[in-house]
Amino acid sequence: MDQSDRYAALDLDEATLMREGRHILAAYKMRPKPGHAYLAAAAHFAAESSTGTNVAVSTTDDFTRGVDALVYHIDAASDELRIAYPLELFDRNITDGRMMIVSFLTLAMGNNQGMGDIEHAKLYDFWVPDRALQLFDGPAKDISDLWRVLGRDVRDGGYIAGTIIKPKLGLRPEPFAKAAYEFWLGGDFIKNDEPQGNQVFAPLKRTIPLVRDAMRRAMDETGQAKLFSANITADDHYEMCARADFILETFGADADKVAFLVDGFVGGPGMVTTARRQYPGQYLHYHRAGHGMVTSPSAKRGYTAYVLAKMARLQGASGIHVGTMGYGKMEGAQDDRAIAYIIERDEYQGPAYHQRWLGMRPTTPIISGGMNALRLPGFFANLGHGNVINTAGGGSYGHLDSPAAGATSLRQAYECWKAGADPVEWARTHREFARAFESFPGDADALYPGWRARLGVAAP
Ligand code: CAP
Ligand code: MG
Repeated sequence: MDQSDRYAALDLDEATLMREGRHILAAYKMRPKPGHAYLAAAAHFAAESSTGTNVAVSTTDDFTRGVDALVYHIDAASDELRIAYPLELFDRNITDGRMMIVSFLTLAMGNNQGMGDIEHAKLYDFWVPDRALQLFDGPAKDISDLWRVLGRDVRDGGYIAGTIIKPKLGLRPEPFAKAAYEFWLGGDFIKNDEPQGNQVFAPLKRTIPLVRDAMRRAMDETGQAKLFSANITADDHYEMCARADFILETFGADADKVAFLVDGFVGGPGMVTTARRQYPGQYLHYHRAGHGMVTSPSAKRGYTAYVLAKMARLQGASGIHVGTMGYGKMEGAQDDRAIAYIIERDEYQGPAYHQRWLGMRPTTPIISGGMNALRLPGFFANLGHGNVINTAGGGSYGHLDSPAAGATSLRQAYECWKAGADPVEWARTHREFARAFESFPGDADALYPGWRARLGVAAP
């Protein structure tokens, strides 16, 4: 059934829709199944994403039609589909009237992902009007809170050198805490790896006290504050809160040095918002493991990493992994800078929409995945700044000398970029950075040909 007479209004002007601010706008790359006209498929897509189904129903009245999602732009040649979703469609909390990401997903990314007349559809940008921005939590804490704890300038506190306790799994409490201590002798920030929690070989209630002791000893030894991002991910709300409460109680006077890590993509909006609302005093670290199933450029359905990051800021993530923009081990490209810019700036022109954030706290770009000191100078040059959290697991625990040397090499890489120095020249006067060349020779050869001769390092 062609519903385009009801669910399409191609005369609607996008600038007017944005000025009026009564809709969330969504931009998709959508392709209908062969044999289906583009506009008719788009209209059915909008129907299923709002007030309709595949046939007309007798219970529809004028009010219903008044809150239809409307197709306002199509370009079949480029698979371009844009839909305006009236704000009235979205579910609101009965507790405080606020909006919720799960409702946005259920409509904008719900049934329309599996329709018989749609080959595929991927949400690549969306726009939130001022009124909706006012109704999302946004971050309670941001990077300025971490810089404050670290004793830095809270406006431009710079690079936070971090790691992930590696191996990903398999360390019992004592070696886990030892690995943490050894990194903190040189670095700022440690996170649990995304699957680390309460495995039987590393009970959380045994591991966390040892980590807190390691933090105290490292702070005493270095005279510097240290940060730990503790994974509280769990299916059960009460389990998550039990973990969080235990961690805060254990860290006690140093609880301000604890962030809470949530595996937000696999855990879902409920888990993220529970953490955000139950623990507003803690930096909320959103790990996105699993996101590649929908965000990968090879995925024709779902939504992009840019959309994921934008939703995370609305939900209140203090920081989210944004990838390594082609400089690390995960999928990515240099123009993934946009994923960082949309969450850290107060306004940004995205792939489809110009988004203002009305002063909503920024979400920190967290840079992780195959990174080490050698890869960082190019990364910073591409991004244009270093006000990020970088977690390098292999890049720290794979350093030939020690995890602390690995941490120091990361910081030296940042200093090298800030100084605008040639990394190989910089290595002459920065030992830990120089030893990163020998620690990761494959990267060194690829990034800095001739480094051995310039640094006087013999081939193995
Ligand atoms: C990185 C990491 C991160 C991924 C996440 C890992 O370890 O801990 O979870 O990078 O990817 O488990 O692989 P390494 P993203 O530093 O040793 O690579 O940040 O793209 O979500
Ligand atoms: Mg990991």
